[in-house]
Amino acid sequence: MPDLSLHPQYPDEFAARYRAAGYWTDETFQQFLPRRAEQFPDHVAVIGHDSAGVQRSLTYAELSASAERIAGGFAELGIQAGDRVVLHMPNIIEHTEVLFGLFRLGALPVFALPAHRSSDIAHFINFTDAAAYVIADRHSGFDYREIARTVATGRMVVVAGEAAEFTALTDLRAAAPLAPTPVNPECIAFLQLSGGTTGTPKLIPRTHADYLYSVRESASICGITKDTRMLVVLPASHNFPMSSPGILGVLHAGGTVVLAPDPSPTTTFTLIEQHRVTISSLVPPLALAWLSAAKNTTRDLTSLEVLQVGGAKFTEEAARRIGPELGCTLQQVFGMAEGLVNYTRLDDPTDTIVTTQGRPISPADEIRVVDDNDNDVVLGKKGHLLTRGPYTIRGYFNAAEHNAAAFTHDGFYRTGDIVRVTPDGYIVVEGRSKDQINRGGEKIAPEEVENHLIAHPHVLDAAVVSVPDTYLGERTCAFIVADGTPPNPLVLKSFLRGRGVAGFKVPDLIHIVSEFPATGVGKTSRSELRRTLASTWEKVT
Ligand code: J2J
Repeated sequence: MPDLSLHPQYPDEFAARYRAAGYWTDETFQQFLPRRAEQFPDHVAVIGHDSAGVQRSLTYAELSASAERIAGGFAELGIQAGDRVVLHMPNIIEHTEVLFGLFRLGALPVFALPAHRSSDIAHFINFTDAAAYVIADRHSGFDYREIARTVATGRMVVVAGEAAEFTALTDLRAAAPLAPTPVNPECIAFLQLSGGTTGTPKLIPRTHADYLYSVRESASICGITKDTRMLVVLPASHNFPMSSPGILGVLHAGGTVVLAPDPSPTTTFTLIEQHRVTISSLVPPLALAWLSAAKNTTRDLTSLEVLQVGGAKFTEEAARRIGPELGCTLQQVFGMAEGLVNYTRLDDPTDTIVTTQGRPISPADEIRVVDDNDNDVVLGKKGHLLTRGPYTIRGYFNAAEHNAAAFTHDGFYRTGDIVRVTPDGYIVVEGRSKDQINRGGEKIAPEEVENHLIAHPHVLDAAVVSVPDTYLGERTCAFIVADGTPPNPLVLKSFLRGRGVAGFKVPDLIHIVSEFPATGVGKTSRSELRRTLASTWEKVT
């Protein structure tokens, strides 16, 4: 079993300060739901489709009882507190039940996204030495059990829906409720995924105390109460819909979570009307899709009070349209699974809301904007954003070498974002210095995709770059130097899918070139090469 302390901790002096200020409390995710179930027993906690496509709802008392039984079921399978469990489910009601079942047991969910395929899942299972893999049977035409068959051998596999040769989630529900071993609030509660800049995605260890602080404050900043009805359109396991304020912020306040089984305006607008939804969170391309669909809809969207948009830069032009065209307040959210989250406040002037990405959650969030040599720039000038604070990690899980580059010696996280800060402390995202592509909010590490491309016998070298796109903001383009016969781009794409690469990581465009421009040697030159190729893109199309 990997040593769970294999990541830099908060230094004692900082932990003491965060405790003394009341940011970190004793509450854990193990107690979270039972406590809310005592406060709001008959209030509806979650509404969603189940794996069979039937819409169901659970009160707080029912959700908590279900989580208890599922925790007992996992324990009977031999899963213990501290074990890692890869949770790979779409937005179905079982996602919430399993999440809280694992929390109750004290096991650590590893949050895979529904679009992940066998290549990512194999890495999550092996790197965390996961004891179990929990999936839906099928969703959106994909059979998740196929991944279990290829990469989860030797692990417990639990399936919501038809289990085939695996263990059915319904069997876990038959277990006796569990008397759990209490967990320490300052220990890891789960592993989130980083957008990634390297060959393999990094895992983000978040503690009960740090994450619950961000959840409580987010709920308060976003005006969440027991009357809130939040539509979860983005994948439930992603940090944004999970915690900013997301599912956890709504459940913290006794509100109702409505899970959308797919993000289409047809489905989501129907759910808004049906459940009188008050708030939702989207990435920019989905916000554009809502704006366009709202022009002709017959659905009643008047219950919607707040629309949060984040995950990628939202253009000012589109931001200005949200209020007038959707009849709600826009809230920009600039966050990261590593920690720091910024919000425009609901009562900010319109100009602030449409031209900035918000300000930090906490007065204890330390923000530095620096030049290439880590010197602070003059306020208002562009630079690299560094941050440290009560809910920002001090290091990735089991990644000492990468941590040395991704954090300063005094514990600031190098976000890789280029920003400027306005005189009143709001952050404007101006660009990025990290090797990452942000495809409409979905993050892609070029190096990871290049490694898969190079595995093809007719690919000598590959460089994956971002190219502008009006709808997604950015798309991916792979430049390929062929080894012998140039491979057909369509064949290459299906080669990647065959290797279990997630669909959003498969390059949108593939260009075969005879050679790459010379940019020197070494790792930095790889980033330079990508920049040079990105700038040649307009010439090649
Ligand atoms: C520009 N870039 C943004 C924004 C994130 C809330 C909201 C989003 C995330 C998220 C999250 C951006 N404008 N409004 O975890 O809790 C880019 C930045 C950032 C990276 C983090 C949350 N909002 N970004 O997107 O871990 O580059 O988290 O560093 O997926 O997304 O990505 P991720």
